[in-house]
Amino acid sequence: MIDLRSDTMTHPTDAMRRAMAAAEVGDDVFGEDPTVKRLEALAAEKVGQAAALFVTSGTMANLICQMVHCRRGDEMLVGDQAHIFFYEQGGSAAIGGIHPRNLPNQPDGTILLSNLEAALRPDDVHFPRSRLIALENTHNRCSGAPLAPDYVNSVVSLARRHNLKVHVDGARIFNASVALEVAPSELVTGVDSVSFCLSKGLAAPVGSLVCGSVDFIAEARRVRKVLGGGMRQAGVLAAAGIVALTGMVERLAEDHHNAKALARGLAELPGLEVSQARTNIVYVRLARSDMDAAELVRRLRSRGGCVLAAARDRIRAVTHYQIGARDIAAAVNSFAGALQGAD
Ligand code: TLP
Repeated sequence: MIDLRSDTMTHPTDAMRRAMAAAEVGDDVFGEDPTVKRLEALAAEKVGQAAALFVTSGTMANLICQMVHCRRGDEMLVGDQAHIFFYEQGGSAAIGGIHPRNLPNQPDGTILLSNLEAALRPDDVHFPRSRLIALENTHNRCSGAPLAPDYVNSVVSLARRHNLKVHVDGARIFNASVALEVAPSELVTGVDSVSFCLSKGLAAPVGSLVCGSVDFIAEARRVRKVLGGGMRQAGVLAAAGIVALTGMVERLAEDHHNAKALARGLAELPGLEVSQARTNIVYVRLARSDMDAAELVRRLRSRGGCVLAAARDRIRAVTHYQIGARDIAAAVNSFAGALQGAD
């Protein structure tokens, strides 16, 4: 099966499995796991922040950051295509008591500065307090678009002028860094928090990092605990994360190359409108009235291809380290067959 559903499908590498087996561990809720501490120090350094916290998932990382920045009833400005808004079960409101105000995401994943500015609330008893701006880099539902440092810097300046915090959901921040050829730290200069995932393109089995100031991380540690995210001998997982951060970042360029090849191949097939592959994510709109995305997914499966239906007429394919150039050619063939034949 050529599994293009997500880069979360990656399995740990042999080097990760060896590091996990050999990991030195302790009880991390007591702050005594040396491997977790090493991972946290490395993570903070990679994104130019003072401190970091190892958490179970990207969803938990985002929720913790929102809950540290906001009090109940505060408002967060967030894109209408953001993972935080779209795919996290409304946890901002349901668990954090935070009011999400969604503003349109542009196709390149940005939110217009003029829209952010216009959405700010005056100090008035009728309104929630504007507290936080949440960005996403790369932007999953916007074709994996990377947000450039200039854009992030201008959002940070706007936030400073209005006394707001900025969080970056950087689940795939290393894809952005590799695609734009800038250090990850340059993508988050001046932000108040950034989260990123080890378990996507970097191929670790579990885990995300929350990064920010020392005080921010101290609070984040408290919130992680109340959410049930305190882990004990988590060094076995952190060990894989260290291999991910030290050995799996540069190779993301291969995934981007493969995504471009996939987009080119699919664009030649009739009835498909293919997004530009900016990093490792390709969206395809099915411009046919006789077949919806679920049917295309079903037909592909019987031909050894696996993609996600992202809407009635839209599918998503994501490249990752278990997908090679030959798999791309085979996937394009499966699409061609699926578009022609019934099964
Ligand atoms: N995204 C998953 C699905 O939930 C859609 C995927 O396959 O892409 N931020 C971003 C930008 C993400 O893409 C994801 C996962 C998360 C946060 C959440 O990470 P996890 O799955 O670890 O909670």
